[in-house]
Amino acid sequence: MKITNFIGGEFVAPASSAYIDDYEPATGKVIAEIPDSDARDVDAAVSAARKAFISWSRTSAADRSELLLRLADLVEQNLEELARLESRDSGKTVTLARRLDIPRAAANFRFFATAILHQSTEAHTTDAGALNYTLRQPLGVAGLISPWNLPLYLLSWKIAPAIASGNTCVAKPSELTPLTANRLAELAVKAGIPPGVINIVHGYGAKAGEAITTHPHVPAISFTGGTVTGARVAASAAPLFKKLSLELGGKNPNVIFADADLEQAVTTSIQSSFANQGEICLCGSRIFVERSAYASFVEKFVTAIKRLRIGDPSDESTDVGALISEAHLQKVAGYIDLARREGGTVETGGNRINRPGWFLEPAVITGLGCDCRVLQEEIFGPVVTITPFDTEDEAIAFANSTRYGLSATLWTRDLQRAHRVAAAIDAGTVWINCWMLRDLRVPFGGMRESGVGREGGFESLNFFTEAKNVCVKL
Ligand code: TXE
Repeated sequence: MKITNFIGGEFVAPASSAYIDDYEPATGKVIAEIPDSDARDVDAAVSAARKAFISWSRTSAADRSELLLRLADLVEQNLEELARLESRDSGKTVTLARRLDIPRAAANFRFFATAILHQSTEAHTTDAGALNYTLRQPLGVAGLISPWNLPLYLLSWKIAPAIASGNTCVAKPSELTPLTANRLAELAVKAGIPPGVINIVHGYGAKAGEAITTHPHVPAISFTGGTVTGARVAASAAPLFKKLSLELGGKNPNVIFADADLEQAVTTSIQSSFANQGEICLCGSRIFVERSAYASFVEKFVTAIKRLRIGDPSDESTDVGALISEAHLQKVAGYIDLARREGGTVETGGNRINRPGWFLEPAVITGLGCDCRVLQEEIFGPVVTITPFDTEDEAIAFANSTRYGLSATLWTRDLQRAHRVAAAIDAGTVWINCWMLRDLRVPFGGMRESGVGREGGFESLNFFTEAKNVCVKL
């Protein structure tokens, strides 16, 4: 399958005529070719987006809403096909893609299609002499760059609010998972989204991605990806004074007090540790358990892990699929070796599965302190550590002991303690007795090296619009 860029409503070959291989993680085989785009392709996309912006920004919210709802319907009508495509391209299980990725993509379009119908702005009567009102206007062409772990979910999380609020966009999905972005472009045409409103340019980050972040006619960048790349994106965008939203890495604590519902904590922690092979920035990769419950939790947790089925992501019974690439598998396996060198014990897992593709057994590591690299650095794979704590203050100190601050999970039946500890942990999202329970109206984003800015709900609509104050003398 050879896919092309989607520019001005047309599917067009890259200016370079060069293509990049796209691999299937479950087999290691090439399943598609995608454009190796460069600044020429990005420039063409930005021109198409600028041209479309003139009428799109003047389209009524009701008309924009109608078109986005049609796109949401088409995503839902093609859910099975999109789930299988997503699973094949990313290595995630088809059951996860069907339950999480694709329904959330539809929900993103549906949410922002209706949110724009209820947005209000402020007005102030200034003494008796003037009226001050806030005018929110779209920015122009939004640059949207997304990662490989939740491809359609996170691409739609950016495209939906950007175009719902009257912008047009140039989006670059990860070169590792281009296929559902391409399918979305086809559905956008079918939905009647006008040409040039959504443009998709495929290719490498350092080439096509950087051409977007440095383009003079792209006033806003919404980026999701690794912290190191996020710093590079910020450096590119800063001299051009672009609006910037960075959703970056995480090293999230999962704090379990002895009074928690331990069975529920074990069951949910299996998900928060190994869903999508641990390749979700919100995964709770550092588990901290109150000492009196530590031995029991480790025993139950390790027993539950041994029951997980690892293998073909297209098989309905599979729990853990393939990692995204050989390079990523080597990186994750390297951290398991490092854990041993740092004095840790691998309680279970960590071995490569002997079959084609990139499969690694989910691993649990005990015996490491918070200052070890394995508890400091994002691994972004099926590897978690479990560490005991003695006091609430120690649990908070452990949770806050990294450079990240994306999310945290907290298990306790003590109501006051739940709210007290949630307020003390440095994270953009704190889940209490649950994980990944999402409400699209809430602000989403990280602290510290997990990111800058908030998206989600009206925060996203505010990010993709500029607030202008108009003061009129009465
Ligand atoms: O990121 P990369 P990946 C994080 C997760 C992990 C990473 C995995 O924690 O660290 O993302 O995704 C493009 N200029 N999150 O490996 O390499 C690249 O082509 C412009 C956090 O894909 O950073 C890809 O499209 N673009 C998140 C995208 O950036 C560049 C949730 C991301 O690539 C570029 C999900 C450059 N110089 C994953 N270099 C959250 N916080 O919500 C690369 N790219």
